[in-house]
Order: sequence, then structure tokens, then C-alpha cells
Amino acid sequence: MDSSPALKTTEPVPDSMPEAPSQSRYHMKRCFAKYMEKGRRIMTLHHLMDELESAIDAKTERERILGSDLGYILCYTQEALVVPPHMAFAVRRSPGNWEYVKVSSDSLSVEGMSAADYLKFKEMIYDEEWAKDENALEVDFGALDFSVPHLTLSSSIGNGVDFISKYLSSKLSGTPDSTQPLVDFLASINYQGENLMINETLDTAPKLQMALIVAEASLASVPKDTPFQDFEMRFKEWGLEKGWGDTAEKVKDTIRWLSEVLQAPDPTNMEKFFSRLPMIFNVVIFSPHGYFGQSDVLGLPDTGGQVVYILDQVRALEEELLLRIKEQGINAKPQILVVTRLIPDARGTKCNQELEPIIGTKHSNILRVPFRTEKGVLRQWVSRFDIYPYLERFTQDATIKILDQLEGKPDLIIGNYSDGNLVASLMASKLGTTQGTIAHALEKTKYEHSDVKWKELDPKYHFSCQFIADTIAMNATDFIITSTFQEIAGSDHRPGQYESHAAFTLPGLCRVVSGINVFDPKFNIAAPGADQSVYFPYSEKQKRLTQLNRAIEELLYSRVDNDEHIGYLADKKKPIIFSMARLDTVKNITGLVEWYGKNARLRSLVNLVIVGGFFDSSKSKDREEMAEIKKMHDLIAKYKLKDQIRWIAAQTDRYRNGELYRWIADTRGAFVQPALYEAFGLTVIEAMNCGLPTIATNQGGPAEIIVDGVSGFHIDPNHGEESSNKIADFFEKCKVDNEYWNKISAGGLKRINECYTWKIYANKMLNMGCIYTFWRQLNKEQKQAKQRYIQMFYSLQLRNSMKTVPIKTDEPEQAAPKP
Ligand code: UDP
Ligand code: LCN
Repeated sequence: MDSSPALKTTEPVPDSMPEAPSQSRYHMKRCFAKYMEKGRRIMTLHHLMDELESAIDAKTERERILGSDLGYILCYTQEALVVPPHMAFAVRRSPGNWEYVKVSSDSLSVEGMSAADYLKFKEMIYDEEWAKDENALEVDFGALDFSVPHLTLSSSIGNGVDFISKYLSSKLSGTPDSTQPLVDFLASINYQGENLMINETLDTAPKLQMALIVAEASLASVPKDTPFQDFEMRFKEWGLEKGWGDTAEKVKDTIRWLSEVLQAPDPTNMEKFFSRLPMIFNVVIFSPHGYFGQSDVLGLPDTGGQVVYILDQVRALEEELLLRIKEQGINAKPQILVVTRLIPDARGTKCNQELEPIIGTKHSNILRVPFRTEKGVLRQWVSRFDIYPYLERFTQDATIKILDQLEGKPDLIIGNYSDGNLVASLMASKLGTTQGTIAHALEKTKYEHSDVKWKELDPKYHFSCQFIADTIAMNATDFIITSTFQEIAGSDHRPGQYESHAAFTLPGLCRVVSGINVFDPKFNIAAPGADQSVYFPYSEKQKRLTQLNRAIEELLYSRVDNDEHIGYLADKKKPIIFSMARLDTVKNITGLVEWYGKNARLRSLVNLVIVGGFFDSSKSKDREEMAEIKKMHDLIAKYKLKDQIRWIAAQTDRYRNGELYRWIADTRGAFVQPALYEAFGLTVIEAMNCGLPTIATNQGGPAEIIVDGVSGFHIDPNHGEESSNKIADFFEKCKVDNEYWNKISAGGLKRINECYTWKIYANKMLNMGCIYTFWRQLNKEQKQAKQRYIQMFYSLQLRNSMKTVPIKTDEPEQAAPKP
């Protein structure tokens, strides 16, 4: 849709179209007649354009139509609904901005529609009775958000902290009374019951301001590295407690920032001040599903990037917390607990162990709590899609264990993925704690029309639970962390994962007329990094793990087929294209194998190495994985790839994987990530960190991570031939220009160091924790009202949907596949 014309007007679409019917009436009618031909259905832009072309032969006439106002509607349409004699269009002018219009195929009249009416129209295609039920359940979270300020610019989406700092600055401006909420908030800060920052004597802004003036003056001639303890007693007399800093210099900075804010609030000082506040000591991170462990779990179903992300996140967060606590001058021990499911049948992993210290941290642990049912503890792994019936009880059990382990409440609760976010919401609401959510991936956009077709998909995926759980968590949480902009609001041409929850419908269950607004300031982009002690550039020779050379040589080049690898590379001199992922359909590893198989030029230039899954589909318990394994074998046979492909089973050792990326770089190869859709794509940044040129899908996160042609390349997974040719072009160019490979490798590394490191992430996340805790305090009443609505939705709707998911009965342990 690159060529789509700009809308001529800023008015709502129907208001700007009085002349639409008169333009090219005859041809337009033919076109609409064509759309009507196949009866009720959902159409995409692609269908609309194809059928327009077949209805109208003359190019000039087609162009005239597309240049007309009705043509504009077509060009900006994300989805069109045909319910003869009408069509409804969901028009998206820019990220987050949607309008709905209805066009009559007879008169070509154009009429605006509400989101609710548009959804009803859609339901007519799948469930007419429900669509016509006047009392069908409509859910409208937007109705409760009227008092919350929203962003207006698409370009600001994902910069929630910035917006809130600015908004707070204006809200706290004016009379001394305006800053009173900040004073009250400071008075509430404590560590294990002991006041920090200020005590009850400084209960008004003027009193606090005066104390700050006196304190600042008292430090004027004190050497800057004087410890806080040296003037602690004097500070206490003025009402100032610990927390301002560990040295005179730090204390002075904090005082200055707050004094500026109290005098005339501005976002810069506001942000600096909040980043110094001693508010976060104990953090709980939920990730219930999968095998959550530190070794031997990666590559198991449902256990991929989320585990890597959380473990790296914990290490970065703990480091940042320790630094901040020291700089605040407090003697406190931070604790981070990753709470997951205890799986008794742990398949050789440590997932049956209740408490496990996290490697590389001082005070962080994995806490595992089992799923309990009426029949007792569930022993086996459960797919993330089938997990809902266990979550409520898990939350209750986990809460008891957490309070016990932390000896008190956490200061921050973070959820991961749909299940973790729901559990985090339930617990945060019970304890009144600040909550953050991370989706990693929302399933809704992965499957076409997955909302309206939920009944068909439910036996396999239980979206009736997942989409409602996601909507509840998005609304309950104080802030949302995403890895990219596209995760929230997509791109100019494609809606974002969160954006797709703005309005959707589950006919027969509920019509969500306002699910989430991507202009809500709770959204923040904080991209993860990759552990740079594991994923470092191939060129750092002295750091290379040479002790692994023999093992990797065998892994890549030996000629035998065994449990770990099949296929071999006959011509060892060729560069390698490498891919590594769980064998989910959406990862499209089989797509890559097929592109390679079909492209003789590419085959003549490079070998292919794949890491993922295992070779015997009967060993898998995962539905999609079984199908993909079979497809891999079929493709290798069909395209006679045996001596050009090396298929290596899922790998669980990240150190060895790091060295593997570097070995591929030594062959002057590339990493290819061909996913049909990738929420973020940790493998992409791992490969880039190793200096391996990376060619990745343009559908999702990698489109943002890589700047095409500069720090890697984009490929379109829906156009295999074009993609495989683009990969071949790269290698051909490298053959003639020796420096080209180096240039792309260096471009990738530069991009990583500028934008994708865990240090940047941890800083942002703790700042969010502080500022949103104040924000929720300021919006207490609105938050409470919304919470009541959420509770009702949870009790009356989600709990019922959860009951439809079968509870597992344990299988004998020997039936479980080996990792
Ligand atoms: N991974 C692995 N072994 C495998 C497949 C993947 O260690 O056989 C790791 C990979 O290095 C990365 C993570 O699992 O750290 C996958 O994360 P990504 O974001 O690419 O995808 P996800 O699995 O989360 O969808
Ligand atoms: C889940 C995914 O599907 C990936 O795209 C992410 O990189 C991973 O989680 C970590 O956030």
C-alpha cells in the first residue's frame, strides 16, 4: 500500500464525501457489485484491490476510482465486511486512528459507523442471532477512562513516561497546594516500615520547601564525598530522612531537583527526581507457563525467548537496583522473585525444584509453585493455551509463598505473557501493588480473524480465555512494557498487536467495543538486549570459546546422522545461512527450507543450517511442532537437500549457541529469521551482537530492529521467491565486494549498541516503576472504579470461559517425551 494517496481532508471520512457517489458512478457500482457477488464475508485490502482489477478492465478508470474519495476509503482500509447490499470498512489513516464507514452498494451512499455497529456488522457474517441481540454483552473500557489524559500524536505512542512527566509538571504547577499530592506521596515512602525521604513533620509544600533550603545551605561547604551519615542527625531534625543520597553531592542533586519541581515543575527535573526515589526493593515477576529454568529448557515447547528475556532482565534489574539503593544511601537488600509453575514431571530439568537461586545474581530466585486441582498437584507440562483453569488457584497459592519469601509485600509486580499478566493483575489488585505487564507476543494477530472465528479455534487454542485475559490485564495494569513501537501500534500499513484489541468481538460471548487505547500513556517501549558476555562479536578472538571448537565442528560438519543432527554439508567452503527457532508454524523455518530448496542460485552460493525441534514427531507433545517436523522431512526429501542442509535438534546451551553464531560468521555467512510474524525476535539481536549479518522478516519486531540495507536486511515471508533472491543477492554482492559483508556486520553491531542493551532497559523499567506508582496514587478514584468493572468482567465472563478448558489428568511419567 505504499502508493496510497493521502486523504484530502482532516474531517471524518463520511463528512468529506458528499460527492463520492457521483464520481465514476458506473464503474464504482460495477466494482461494488463484484464485491457483493460472493455474499457475506470479510475482505482484506489485497482482496479489494484484486477484485477491483477484475471488475474494471481499464487502468485509467481504476486510477480514477482510486483517486476519488471512495477510492481513499479503499486504500486506507484494513478490513472490509460484505453484508449485501452493504459494505462496512475499517479505515485506518495512521497508527491508532480508526474510522468505520458503511457504503451502500446500490446508492453508493457513505455513512459513519460506531465501533459497536461495525462489530455487529461483522458478527452478521458469523453469528446473525448474536449480532441482532440488543442485549448482547458489550464491554467498554474506554467509558471508564474519561478522566485519564491521552496522547494525541501517533509518533508519541510508547513514550508514556515522557508524557506523564510533562502532564504532572503542569498538574502540579500553580499554587503551593498543587504540589500537595507530591508531598503526601513522599511521606508515604518507607522501607520495612521505616520512613524514607521525609517524616510527618513536613506535611505541607511550604514546610518542605523551607527544609530543603535550610538543608541545601547546610551542605554548601561540605566536601562532596562526605557520607550521609555525617549529617544524618541534623537532617532528621529538619524532617528529612534517609534516601536523599549516599554522599553530600548526591544529596544536593536530589534536593535541587525537588526544589526545582516544588518551585515550578518541569519534566526534566521531575524525571530525574523520580529516578532517585527509594521506592522499589522487592520485585515479583510472573511467568507461569512453560519449563522455566536456567538450563536444559530452551527449545522445549512454549519455552523460548520469554525465559531468556526474564533471566537477563533479572540480572540487569538487580544490578541497577543495587546501584540505585547504594546511591540512595540506604542499607537495604533488593529481592527479585521469578514466580513460575513447579512441574513434578520435570523431564530432567530443575522445574520440580521449589526455590532456585538465579545464576549471576546475589539476591534473586526462581520460586516454583505447583498447579493444584481437585485431584491434587498436576504433574505434567501443560500447553500455554490450556493453562487457564489452573491460574486462579495458582495465584492464591503463589501469593502466600511470595509474602512469606519476601517477608512482606512486593513493591512491583510484573507479568509476562497472557497467563502471567492475568496472575499479576489478580495479585496486584489484591495487594494494591503497582503492576507492569509484558506481552512478548499477543496471540490475537497471529491467526486471521481469530476473534470473530473464536468458536472454530477454541477447542485448540482457547482464545475465549486468552483474549479476555489479555484485555483484562491491559486494563488492570499501571504500565505496559513493549519491545517495539510496532507491538503497540504497528506500522503505517499494519495494525499493532495491542491496537488489534481496540475493538473486537467474540460472538456469543462479548463484544469489546473499546478494549485498549494505544494512546493511553501507560504504554512504554523498552527493548531488551542480549547477554553480551555470551553473545559477543566473532572478531573478539581472545574471548572466543575455543574449547568448544571440536564440538561445534562436529555439530556442523560431521557426516553422520544421529539424535542431534541430520543432513550434511558436502561443500564445506560455502558460507552458511543459519536459522534457529522453536518449530512453531509462525516461525516459518519450513518456509525457509522451501525457499532454499527452490532457489538454485541460492543453493549454489550457500549451505543451510537449521537449529530447532527434534526429528521424531512422535516424541513431541506439541500439536504444531509435530506438523512442522513432518514437513521438514518432506521438504528435505522433495528438494533433495540431504547434502546441503544440516538440521540440528533444539539446543539448550546458550554459550555453545553464542559460539555457533560466531562460527557461522567465520564462514562469512548470515542469520536468517523468516517468521511469518515475530513479536520481537531475540535471535535477531543475538546474531547481530555476534557480528553475524542478519536477514529477518519484515513482519513484526525485526522490521524495527534492523534498518534495511544498513544494519541487516528485511525479507517478506509472504513472498518467498523475492526473499530467497534477496538473500542470494547479498551473497553474490559479498563475492564481488569483499568489504560488503564487513559493512553489514558492523552496521548490525552499531545498531545494537545504540538501542538494544539491558542497561538501557533496566534504567527505563525502574523509572517506570517509580513514576507510575505516583500516577496510580493520583488517579486513585478512577483506578478503583475501573478495578470494580474488571472484577465483574473477570467473575462473570472469564471464569466461565475458563471452565470450558478441560482439566488435565496426569499421564504416566514414561509417556513424556525426552527433551
Ligand atoms: N533458542 C535456543 N535453542 C533453540 C531455539 C531457540 O536456545 O533450539 C533460544 C534463542 O537463542 C533465543 C530464544 O531461545 O534466545 C528464542 O527467542 P526468540 O525471541 O527468537 O523467539 P521465541 O521462542 O521467544 O518466540
Ligand atoms: C516471545 C516471542 O515470540 C519473541 O518474539 C520475543 O523475542 C520473546 O518472547 C522475548 O520477548
